[in-house]
Amino acid sequence: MALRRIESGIGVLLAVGMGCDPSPPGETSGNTETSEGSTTEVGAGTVDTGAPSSSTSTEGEASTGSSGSSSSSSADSSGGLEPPPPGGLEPWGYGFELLEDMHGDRVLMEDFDGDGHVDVFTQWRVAPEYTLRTHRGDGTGTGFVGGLASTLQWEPIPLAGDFDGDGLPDVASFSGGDGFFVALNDTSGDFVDSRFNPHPDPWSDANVALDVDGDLRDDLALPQLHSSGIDVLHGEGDGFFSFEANLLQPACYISGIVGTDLDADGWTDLVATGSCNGVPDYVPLIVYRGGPMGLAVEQTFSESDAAVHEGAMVLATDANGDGAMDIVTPVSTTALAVYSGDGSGSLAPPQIVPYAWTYRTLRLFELWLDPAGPAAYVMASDTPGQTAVAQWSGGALDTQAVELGGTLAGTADFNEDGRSDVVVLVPSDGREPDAVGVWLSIP
Ligand SMILES: [Ca+2]
Ligand SMILES: [Ca+2]
Ligand SMILES: [Ca+2]
Ligand SMILES: [Ca+2]
Repeated sequence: MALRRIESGIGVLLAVGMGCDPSPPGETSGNTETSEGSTTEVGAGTVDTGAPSSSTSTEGEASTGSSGSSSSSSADSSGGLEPPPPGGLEPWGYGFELLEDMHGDRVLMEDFDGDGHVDVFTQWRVAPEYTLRTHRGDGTGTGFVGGLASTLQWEPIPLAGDFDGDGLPDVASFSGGDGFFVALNDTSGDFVDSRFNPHPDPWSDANVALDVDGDLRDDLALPQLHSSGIDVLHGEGDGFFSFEANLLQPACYISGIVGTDLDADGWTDLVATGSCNGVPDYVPLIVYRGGPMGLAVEQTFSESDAAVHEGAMVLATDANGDGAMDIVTPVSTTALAVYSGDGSGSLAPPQIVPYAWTYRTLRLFELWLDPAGPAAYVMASDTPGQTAVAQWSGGALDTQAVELGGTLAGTADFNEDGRSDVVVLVPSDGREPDAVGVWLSIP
């Protein structure tokens, strides 16, 4: 039986024989960094948050940063890397900074030490283990102080969540294998040991951290193989997890998933794209509503509403500015499907919004170019260099290709001006981990 998998920011996919055409439309390929990209739960975990700071242009006068390692500087001062190409996000009022002493294969942007400023968690492989390090931000966008670099048993795809309920993000890591690791934040933002949980996580990037049972500690939802639903694991609070439930999956398998509170009742809901590789009569979008009794299927959409774009991220965002959370996900290769929510917990049939950019969009992040909104999006395929900015314009999306000088890793507001900053991984020579660069909004 054929097994095929696509990783993308958030969604991963797979198809296994059983009546489904094993090949998804589009190519495969493995993607990159940031895990789950979407908003999610309560505690931590998301890729996008916002925040960081000042600096501006491409060359920097270095930082204010404090002690330790830190700060930005120009590209050519850090070791043989090419400077980013001109252009990029400059037309939108951004400058580029390469963050010195910050390297990794994947990154997560969260406030790991609880000081109110967004930090950057990096990991890179030092076989057979990984080195994890948190770089603490100071709110300027250029000043980061590197914390303890711990070498731990780990897996390639990280996901943030508050697994012990102390209000600080912890991290789990997945590989698509038979188990995953969890490292608890030591409360200063560092990670000093990891715990192994033996449970299959076949889709890695499609996993979500959310508090299913209301004990204020994040649990995990792990989509399983064909016809096997989504396993919900209860977080014990100590980095270990136990099986809690299996959610019905009215499709062959899950393509992408996001946790968000659609009806603002305090219980995180799950929205998943389900696929059967284009086989008709399967359900492309499923809403699982959270509540005191756990998660249960609330709503499903039919194949005729919109085709699942396998491996694409599912984004929870207020796309139409009415204050209620909507769901946005790429469909086909040239459109986004917008499922509008009205705050009641269910979604309207999708509005298909075509755009001119023709690459296979898999990764999609909110991009607050203007804090007054509406949010734009920065999106990318799996192929380096295929990145675009999409802005709403009278109910349509205006897309513009941008060269960011690296692989899109996510967004966060490092300099705390209300405008998203955009993180990229800048390829090194292949022997070293990638460098981390940021397109910073110029206040
Ligand atoms: Ca912080
Ligand atoms: Ca925690
Ligand atoms: Ca919980
Ligand atoms: Ca900013």
